Amino acid sequence: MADKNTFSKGIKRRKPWDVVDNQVTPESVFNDRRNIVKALGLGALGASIPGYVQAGLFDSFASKPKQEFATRTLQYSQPQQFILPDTLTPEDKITRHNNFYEFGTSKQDPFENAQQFKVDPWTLKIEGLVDTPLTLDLNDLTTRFALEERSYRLRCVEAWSMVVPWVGFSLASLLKQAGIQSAATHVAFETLFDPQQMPGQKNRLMGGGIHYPYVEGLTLAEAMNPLSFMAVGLYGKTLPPQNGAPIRLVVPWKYGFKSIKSIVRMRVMDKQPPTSWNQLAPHEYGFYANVNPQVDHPRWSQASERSIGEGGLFSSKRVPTQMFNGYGDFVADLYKGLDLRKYY
Ligand SMILES: Nc1nc2c(c(=O)[nH]1)N[C@H]1C(S)=C(S)[C@@H](COP(=O)(O)O)O[C@H]1N2
Ligand SMILES: [Mo]
Repeated sequence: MADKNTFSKGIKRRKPWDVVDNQVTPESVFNDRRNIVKALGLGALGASIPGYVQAGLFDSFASKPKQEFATRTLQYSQPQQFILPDTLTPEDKITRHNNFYEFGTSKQDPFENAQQFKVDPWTLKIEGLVDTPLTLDLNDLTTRFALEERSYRLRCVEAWSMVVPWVGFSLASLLKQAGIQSAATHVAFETLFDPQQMPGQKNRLMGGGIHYPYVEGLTLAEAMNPLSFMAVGLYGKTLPPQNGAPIRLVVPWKYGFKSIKSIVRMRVMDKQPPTSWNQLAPHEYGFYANVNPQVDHPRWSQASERSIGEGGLFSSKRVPTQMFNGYGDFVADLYKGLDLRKYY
């Protein structure tokens, strides 16, 4: 009687992942798959990865745009001011696992849908309670301020995290150039509104129900804190669209949704501005949104986070979440006497 072992001798059943040259698939797909396996460094290891994982992988690369958005190398002169002991998240994780609902709500949607995004021309206006309203064009964003590399932790409210080497300049240096008037208490930020380019703004379901344009805000003290950063690049190059090209805010002690992308307008105000996630679900997302392991989201714990890209290819290491994302030494003073359970 033929048992399993007899069968497996000599005749090897082709596994779904054993791509062979005469396979009946369009050549492009075949090449794509081979490149993906190669790019991921899977090689022979590929054979040990379950088929469904590979299927998922290939799905997310299947509609990979032919022409990726062109970034360029940035020169930066300033020394890094906040040194992190952390390991940087690999670039391909930072640029392929994104939240940018204007391009869809799945993590790979922004990479897949944003490659044709136009950033030239771009206009960033700084207005409101300032002595000198500013209008910056695309070139200004990378030339007007001395650029610095800043590696920061990014902690999403969904309990995953990354470590990103941004390039940019402090928000304070920009605000100082505009000149803040004495009545000012807050700064509001606004993302580009362009439904032609941003399918999530055209289709309510695709855009996650957010009322666009995406808006965010900080208190003036938060905005002037040296950690608050305007990023124009990452990993030494200008930002790709999925990460908020050509300029985005980065506030590393707050949940990621505060770090608004693709900014066209900033307004210095004398009251707290509305913010997108707070408007959508005020009991879940506050104005402050400081990273706080002691205050859970109504639907999940904030005590720990999944570190994207750590702990192997298809799993992530879970690590404890730190108060203010570990930046307490620099920002805790901003919240003295404030009940952080109430002002979440
Ligand atoms: N305009 C805009 N900005 C945005 C978002 C968005 O959907 N639209 N998502 C936010 C969220 S929830 C996170 S976690 C970070 C993610 O930044 P990254 O994709 O560069 O990691 O961007 C934030 N900025
Ligand atoms: Mo997020």
